[in-house]
Amino acid sequence: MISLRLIFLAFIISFSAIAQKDYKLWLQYDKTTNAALASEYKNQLQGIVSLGNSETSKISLKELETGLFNMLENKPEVFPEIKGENKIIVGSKSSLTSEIQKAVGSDFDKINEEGFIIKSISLKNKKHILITAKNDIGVLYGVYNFLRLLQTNKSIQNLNIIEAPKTNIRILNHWDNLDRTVERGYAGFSLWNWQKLPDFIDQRYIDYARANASVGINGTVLTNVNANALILTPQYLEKVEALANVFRPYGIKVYLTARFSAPIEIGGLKTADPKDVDVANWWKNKAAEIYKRIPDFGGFLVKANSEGQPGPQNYGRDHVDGANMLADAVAPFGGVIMWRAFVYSEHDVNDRAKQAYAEFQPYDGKFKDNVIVQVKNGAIDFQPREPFHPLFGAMPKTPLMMEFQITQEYLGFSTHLVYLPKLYQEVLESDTYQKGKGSLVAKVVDGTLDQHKLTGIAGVSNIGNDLNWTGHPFAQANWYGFGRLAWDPYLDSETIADEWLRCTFSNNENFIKPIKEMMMQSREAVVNYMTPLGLHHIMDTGHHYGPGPWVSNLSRPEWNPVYYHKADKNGIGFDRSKTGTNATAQYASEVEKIFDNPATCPEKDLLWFHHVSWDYKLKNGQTLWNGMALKYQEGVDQVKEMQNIWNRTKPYVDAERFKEVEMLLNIQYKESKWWRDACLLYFQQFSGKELPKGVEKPNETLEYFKSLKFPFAPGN
Ligand code: GCV
Repeated sequence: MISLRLIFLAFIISFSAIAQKDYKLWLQYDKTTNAALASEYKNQLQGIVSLGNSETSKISLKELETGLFNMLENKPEVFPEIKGENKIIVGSKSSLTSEIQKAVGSDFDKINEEGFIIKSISLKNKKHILITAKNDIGVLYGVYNFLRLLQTNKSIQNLNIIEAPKTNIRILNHWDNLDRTVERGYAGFSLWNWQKLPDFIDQRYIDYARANASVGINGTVLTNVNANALILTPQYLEKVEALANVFRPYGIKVYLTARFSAPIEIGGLKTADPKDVDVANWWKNKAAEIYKRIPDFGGFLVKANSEGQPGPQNYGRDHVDGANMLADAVAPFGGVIMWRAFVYSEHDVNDRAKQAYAEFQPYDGKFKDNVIVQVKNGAIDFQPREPFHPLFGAMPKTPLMMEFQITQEYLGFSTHLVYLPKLYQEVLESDTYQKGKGSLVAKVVDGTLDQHKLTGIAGVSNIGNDLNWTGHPFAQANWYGFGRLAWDPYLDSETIADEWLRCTFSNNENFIKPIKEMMMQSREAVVNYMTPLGLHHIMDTGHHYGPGPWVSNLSRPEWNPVYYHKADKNGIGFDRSKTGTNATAQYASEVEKIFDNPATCPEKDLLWFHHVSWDYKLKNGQTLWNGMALKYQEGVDQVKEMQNIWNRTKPYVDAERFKEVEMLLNIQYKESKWWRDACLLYFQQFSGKELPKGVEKPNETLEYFKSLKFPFAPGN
């Protein structure tokens, strides 16, 4: 009996250890093992002086205590005032004595309302470290930044860090439905337990807010863009209010998606026409009702007249009419409208890649000041690789916010290890040439190119109620990296990977170096085994799981993979050059020139812009067919190499996470071969050519791959 109980106890303890490691994300606060650094930290951190009293200040203090206690293994003393030396002083500007303010000098002029200063200062000849900001939330960001220095084994001597976020809205978009399913979610169900809210506050909500604040995320859209109007009823607003109360001290504002037809569905009106006075008043009253509950409510995110969602066009109005009507409703309360530009129509015979630009570009300068247009990173839909969306270089008079997808709808769900900040960086550093060379997408997004005050970056969340939040331990890096890039779109993805690995796993160079390389090549690997050389949208239907280049029977032409690859006996690729749909003309002339000519078009985008023959000569001398087949093989080989690298790190990783990643890499390897074989067998029907040397022969037939069905694939 006793031994059974012991076994049970041991099981519970080891289970919670697994859960804890994964669950703690990048906030592991592992013990500092470098002896010299540990002694430096202990010397300089002989107590905390916390000057604030707000909820946010209390969080800052608790975080410092937790972090220092875990990393230095002794509980830091908290002092009510500054005595002695080597204290860490935390407090916002208004809480600082004039002597401390003097020590900060003019640094406050260099930060905005959310920025922070971390500085080694001297008070009465005694050394201290100060973390300060204009507001308490800045102090909290500073605390996380400071703790990260320790987590990543940086020296804390002579600190002088002055940082401020470069964008205002750094926001997660949850595609969470009210029944707790998550559209394109692969990490379990929605975190939001609507049934138990508002009375039951799950600890997860707090931990979610903490994780977001630690990387500077300051907004969350709780609900799916394919919206349900019920969220705007009092029954649900009460629950939203409860979440907003949890998130507020962490600097996170709550936003909701607005179903355009809500005035009809829950308001009893006959129309949702944005020019109708009753409709406009309905939204004004609704906004007032929300702000009464949630004074810092962020505003609405809207998907209108896109993929069947209602919108102003249902009433013969346009996007400007719709967005501006909602903007008027939230303007008195300081709210914003994030209006999505993800539109395309089966009634438009134009190339789908051209439609959002064609529809939105003429509206440049016509939106109200509190409207920001949310544009996906590429013109089709979050593919493993897309050239940057042409709208980024074409709407100088309109604030544009970036929409990245963190959840891996088209990149192997949460079973494939793909480090997405590499993709985000590629987009952000693309040059639009809007105002000549150097007009980077990052500058459009942070508002510096066209002097916009309203700026933002959105990421479609990959978070669910899985124990490890994101399904794959390495998908946590995509959440983390998204937050870091939203804060500073100029950060290098490799630096972010380095940081994340140290905070999440280990500071051991034997681990960091190979695993960082593995992460950095993981994005190119997925492109290679799914959609090399500019191929896109060749996944299977509906659930988007696995390859489906043969699909041609869907009701809307632009939902069919054959629409995108256009493989025939002459070659493959979508001609978007002058000889084709002329989508290249939507870019600035400098960019257009490069993309328009197959000889200058980067080979990574070749088949996005050109239909080329199977014998087309690639830069490496291979024919297109051989080169493409070898790319597919390269992707598979890269995954094999990822497995090898991971296996060598066993001594440096806890057994549970090691095993998890090992199993997931096995699946990824299997699926990379599935992609390679299915795509090559399919395209071979058109090329009529043998697989080149070096490409493994498929073990299954094309018919077999076509027969695979996944009726319960997640996220659909
Ligand atoms: C939320 C793609 C996805 C849809 C998603 C849509 C969008 O089409 O497959 O699930 O809908 O993008 O971004 O609105």
